[in-house]
Amino acid sequence: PQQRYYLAIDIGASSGRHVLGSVNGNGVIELEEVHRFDNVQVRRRGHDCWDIDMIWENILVGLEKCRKAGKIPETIGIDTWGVDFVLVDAQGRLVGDAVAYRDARTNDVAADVDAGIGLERLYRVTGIQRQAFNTVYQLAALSREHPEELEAADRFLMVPEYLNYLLTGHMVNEYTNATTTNLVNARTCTWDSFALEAAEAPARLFGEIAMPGTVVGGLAPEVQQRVGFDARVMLPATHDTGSAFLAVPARDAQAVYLSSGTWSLLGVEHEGPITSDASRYQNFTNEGGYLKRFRFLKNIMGLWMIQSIRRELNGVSYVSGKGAQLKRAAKEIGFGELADAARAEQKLHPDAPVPHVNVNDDRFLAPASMIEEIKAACRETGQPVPDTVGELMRCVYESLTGCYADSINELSALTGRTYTSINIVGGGCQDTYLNELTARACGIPVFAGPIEGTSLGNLMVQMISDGVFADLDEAREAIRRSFDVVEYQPE
Ligand code: LFR
Repeated sequence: PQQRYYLAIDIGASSGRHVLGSVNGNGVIELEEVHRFDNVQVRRRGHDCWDIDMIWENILVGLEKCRKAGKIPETIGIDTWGVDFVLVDAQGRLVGDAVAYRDARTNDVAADVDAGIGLERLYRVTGIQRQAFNTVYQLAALSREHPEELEAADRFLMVPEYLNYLLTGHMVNEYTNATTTNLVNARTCTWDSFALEAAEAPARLFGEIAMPGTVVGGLAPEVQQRVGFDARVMLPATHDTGSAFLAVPARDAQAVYLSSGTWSLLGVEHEGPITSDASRYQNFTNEGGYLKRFRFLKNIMGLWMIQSIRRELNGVSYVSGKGAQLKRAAKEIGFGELADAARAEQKLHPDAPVPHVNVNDDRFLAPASMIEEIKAACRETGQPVPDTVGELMRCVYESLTGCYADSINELSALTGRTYTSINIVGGGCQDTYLNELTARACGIPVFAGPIEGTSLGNLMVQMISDGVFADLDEAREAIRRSFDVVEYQPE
């Protein structure tokens, strides 16, 4: 029989990729990356924004590459980072910009909204971790800066939903990403009127919420003309973290999941939301997942700090045209060299005190200079200030893995369970130094892989829906036999 292909379009804050997935005659999942592009933000009207036109063009280029390879997918699923959205008018045109979550527009608004509504109640209703960039605050910021845009708008669409609309002509809101807005009631799984009031957003903008596995539609005629084929567009878990957790090949129920990319998302799958005061104090979130399972997890600043240091050393910025033009390094520094520098520093000065910073401090969200921000944090807390790249990297690695360890302890206390291993998926699991330190800091074994967690989780929903796998258990079993997982022991 002919090979059947499925296409995951997985777009992260720093890059996007088209990954074709299929299952071979031995029941092994095969992946092929057909297209990859950098996701660089742009400055518009005083804000950091996503370049939606560039992303859309790359989506089409990737689809053309599928046709050229003669691998036409049965279905296509898009996932992206969470919380960000666009507004669309009744003619389907964009109203305003796709402002990016690290933009400063929510800086002052968030605390103001909290004071007005009572943060405790919002958490009890939605179960979502408080982060200044949550959609609830972004909408409130928009309603203060550009109320006319909310007025002119007909629909609220999150980034993957808008891309689905461009592909198919159909507007559909999707559950897993909707929960990241902080506007969805964790028990009814629909938009919550109290939360919408906090967002200062008209309820008429929000459509019915569809579950992963729903077909959005076929490709629009103009899209078919350009890419040369038709296929059904399906909703995976359109929130990347929702997709990533689906692909975790955990051995048992005592494993902690860690999706490692720009962010480190550390947590577990849970049957229902935990919205206690204790959970709110520790800032754990309850994001909606496939089959209405919850991800009880913590957002940890993650590789963003390392990515930012690398960009800075190489003289580039994550927003084109923002900030001072830095001097480009003669030879580009890679992630491997940064990890090596930390390792070498550890070897050279095994007993030197290593400064620790609170990686989840908002000061590291979008600093003008990550390197200077880390040094300042060390200085302000009376610790040795890292000077060399090795010292700086060692500080970041130890701070990050220390935060993983603390978060696992909090997770145990909040869920009343003991965790005996960590499964890491995503691009970050290629960092062997980080894996070693994680195992040591947490005192439990680390299982690293698969690297393509998010794309795979996206594909799993498509494949289950098309009958390739009977259910999630069967899909995860296939992942286990198809991908290498590397084990790291604490010592
Ligand atoms: C990871 C992620 C996180 C979300 C953050 C911002 O890529 O989706 O889950 O909190 O990006 O959207």
